[in-house]
Amino acid sequence: MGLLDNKRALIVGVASNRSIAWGIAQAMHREGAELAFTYQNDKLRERVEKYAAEVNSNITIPCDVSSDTEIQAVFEHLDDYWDGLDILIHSVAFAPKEQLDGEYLENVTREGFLTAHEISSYSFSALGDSAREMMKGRNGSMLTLSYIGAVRAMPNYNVMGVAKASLEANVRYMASSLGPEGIRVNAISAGPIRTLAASGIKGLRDFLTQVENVSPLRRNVTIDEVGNVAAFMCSDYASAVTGEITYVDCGYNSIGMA
Ligand code: NAD
Ligand code: 0WE
Repeated sequence: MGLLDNKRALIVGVASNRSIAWGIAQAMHREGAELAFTYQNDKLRERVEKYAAEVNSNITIPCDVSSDTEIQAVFEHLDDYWDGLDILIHSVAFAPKEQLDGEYLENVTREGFLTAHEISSYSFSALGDSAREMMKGRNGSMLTLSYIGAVRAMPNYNVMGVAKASLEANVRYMASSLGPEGIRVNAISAGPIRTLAASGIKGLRDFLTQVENVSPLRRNVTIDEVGNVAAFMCSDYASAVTGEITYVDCGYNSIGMA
């Protein structure tokens, strides 16, 4: 008996075995869900096919979230395999690299701002709207990944923090739109983790060390721990939870001074 028996989940955002989306996929597979994956581009195709196979999935669909037609095509494709969808995982963010360094106002540009918001926030609304039809009448659940930079100014996170604030507001508005259809929408705000998206970041080590030094649990989180909370949030045990941002950060967000 798994938490997610008989549920079908679409997972957007696997790029490596360190991806948060991969931790979520493994937890959901363990809890009995059937999985499908998207991949951003051809470079990632074979890798994602391999990861999918590891969790008994042979559904892998291309999707660059900057394309409306690709987003639409995902659900047309999925419809060929499945008669419905229970879970949507959105684990995608991007800002041009030069935006994630230095002082915010000095570095932010119109284009960097727009890209960050388009890929990291709007894409959740777009995917959510497209997923809506297949989730009809099934008590569906949508989940995205945020970071504390949404609500506190963090060095170098810059315009990504502004985009995550938009994403968190998106969670509340999407929850309000989809609630009458029985669909829940939530976010996990995860502590820093060394993933592909975090690997190029100058000073990531300082973020990790800070959490290790001052968080109540005095350590960092793992993708498996994020995966476990994701499995719960998308399970029927969380049936009254929607519009919520849940921190999975070893308590870091709760302290004032260590
Ligand atoms: P990751 O690099 O493994 O995942 C990021 C994913 O975004 C990749 O799969 C990439 O293909 C995808 N992506 C980027 N642009 C895309 C586009 N145009 N179309 C489709 N896909 C696109 O890194 P991750 O750390 O697992 O990031 C996943 C999510 O978790 C992000 O939203 C990130 O902001 C969030 N998050 C990360 C951390 C951290 O410290 N790693 C902490 C909190 C939240
Ligand atoms: O959300 C993120 C990172 C998202 C991200 C990462 C990249 C790297 C490659 C978005 N866009 C890009 N663009 C690229 O070109 N995190 C929560 C991880 C992260 O990123 C930081 C952090 C932390 C933590 C950036 C600066 C400071 C801390």
